[in-house]
Amino acid sequence: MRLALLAATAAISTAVLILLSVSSPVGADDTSIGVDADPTGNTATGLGTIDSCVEVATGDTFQVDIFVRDVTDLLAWSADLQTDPEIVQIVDRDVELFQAANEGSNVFDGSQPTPDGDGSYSLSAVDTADPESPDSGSGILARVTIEALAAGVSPLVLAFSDVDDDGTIDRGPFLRDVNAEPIGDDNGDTFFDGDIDDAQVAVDTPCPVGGDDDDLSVWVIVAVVLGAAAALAAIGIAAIVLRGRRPSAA
Ligand SMILES: [Ca+2]
Ligand SMILES: [Ca+2]
Ligand SMILES: [Ca+2]
Ligand SMILES: [Ca+2]
Repeated sequence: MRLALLAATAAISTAVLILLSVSSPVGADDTSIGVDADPTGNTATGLGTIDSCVEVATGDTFQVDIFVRDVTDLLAWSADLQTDPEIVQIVDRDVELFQAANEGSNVFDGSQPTPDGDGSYSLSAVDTADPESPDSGSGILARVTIEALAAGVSPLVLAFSDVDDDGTIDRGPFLRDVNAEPIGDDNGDTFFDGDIDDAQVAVDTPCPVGGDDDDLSVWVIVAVVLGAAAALAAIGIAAIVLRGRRPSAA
């Protein structure tokens, strides 16, 4: 039983280490982006609470924010907002917020025309000011107006896609700085590799459990890790018991 105890202790220690690596911020200064399902409290250059789900009714028109956090010298960006076209459609967008906030800005909106109801809405903007007017800090890249068409839960996801199906990503969130360098691209494919907060909209139905509460997802991770630790400990105990029962081969 002493070995079983050791195995269980080792498993739990490993689980705690995994948990710590999961929950600790990956470089607190790194740029992150995402979708805030409820823009309340956000300003062009300031973010309130980031909400991962919003509840609306069929026929409602509502807004969500595509945000950036802790960026330096942003000049241009693009992203595809993926939704369920059976449940929502994009009816408008405003990209003249974070990038337009500083003096001398001249923001060009390269987003697709609206309304857009095919489930993938391409947004992009570049501050074309001369002299350059790059933007640093946190704020709203785009405020997107969405219409709820039918009941259900639609994702609000900044998607990566492999359009030609050759195993290489062709489209995804992309940010470029004033020196024309990609921001947050760790693997050299130009696409953003930092943290991305996706969201959901629930039409005529409650938000899925955990969908509107970020703290809850941490507890799901805790539960999964503790479950794994218990399973590992059980396997360890079973192995020891079986070994004890097995008759000696010699
Ligand atoms: Ca919010
Ligand atoms: Ca600007
Ligand atoms: Ca491809
Ligand atoms: Ca990348």
